[in-house]
Amino acid sequence: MFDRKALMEAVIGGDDMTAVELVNTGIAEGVAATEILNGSLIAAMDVVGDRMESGDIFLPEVLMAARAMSAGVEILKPLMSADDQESKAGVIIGTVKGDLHDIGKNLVAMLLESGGLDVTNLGVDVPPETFMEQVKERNAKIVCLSALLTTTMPMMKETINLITENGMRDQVKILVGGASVTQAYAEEIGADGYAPDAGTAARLVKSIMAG
Ligand code: B1M
Repeated sequence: MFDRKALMEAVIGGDDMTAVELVNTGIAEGVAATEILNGSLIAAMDVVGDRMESGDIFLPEVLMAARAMSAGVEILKPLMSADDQESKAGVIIGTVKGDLHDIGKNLVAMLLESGGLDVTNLGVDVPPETFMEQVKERNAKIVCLSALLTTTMPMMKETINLITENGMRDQVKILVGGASVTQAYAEEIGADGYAPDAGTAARLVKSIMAG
């Protein structure tokens, strides 16, 4: 039987083989992909974060947990494909310069892709210049910026500033997200929107595309 806690423990302990096995068990038993994702995988990374903060675990353990989480997400990906595939439009997403966190950003990208959007995932440590060049080159309608560190959040503002300075601010909506980012911060730096999680980000993008 699918054991939510055992899956959390597998991710926390960096045991990717067990994580894969348990995710497969959940799927076989008909547990919803979003339930496995939110109830076990993301929940486990929250515990990992708390333990990292309190000094109970260190980077190697965190990396192993991240790897186990990603292995689980890979299995869930095809199951989370959304039904409607009609709206193809350009979205650019990336983690800002100086920041190497990509699990959450990739989840957002995955949900957008599965919703039928044309998504360009620029990866991590993306300088403002690259975002700006990609907006121009791909004629993008939406840019999603991710930052997990308080020290890299200002890069979001720099990216917005550069796009503005290059006269392209009116052609794109810029959305921000990531563990440390807030609605208030989004407003402070002049972003068009903030999403606390991947589901909200996907809904926000869709409503912009529709509007
Ligand atoms: Co990092 N790390 N880390 N880390 N790490 C945090 C973020 C931290 C909160 C841990 C802690 O201390 N409690 C802390 C930041 C503190 C702060 O600044 N306030 C921290 C630190 C300090 C660091 C280092 C500096 C540690 C060091 O070297 N001393 C270092 C920095 C490296 C760098 O980036 N330059 C570092 C490194 C790493 C690893 C490489 C080991 C690894 C990343 C692996 C990877 O991503 N491939 C890692 C991890 C895994 C974490 C934690 C534990 C988990 C992050 C995660 O993947 N969460 C994290 C603690 C935590 O957040 N609980 C932590 C799961 C993921 C699904 O959630 O990314 O929040 P999240 O994404 C969500 C939403 O935020 C939102 O949707 C997602 C899905 O719902 N979202 C968006 C994300 N991006 C969005 C974009 C959008 C919209 C929504 O656009 C519109």
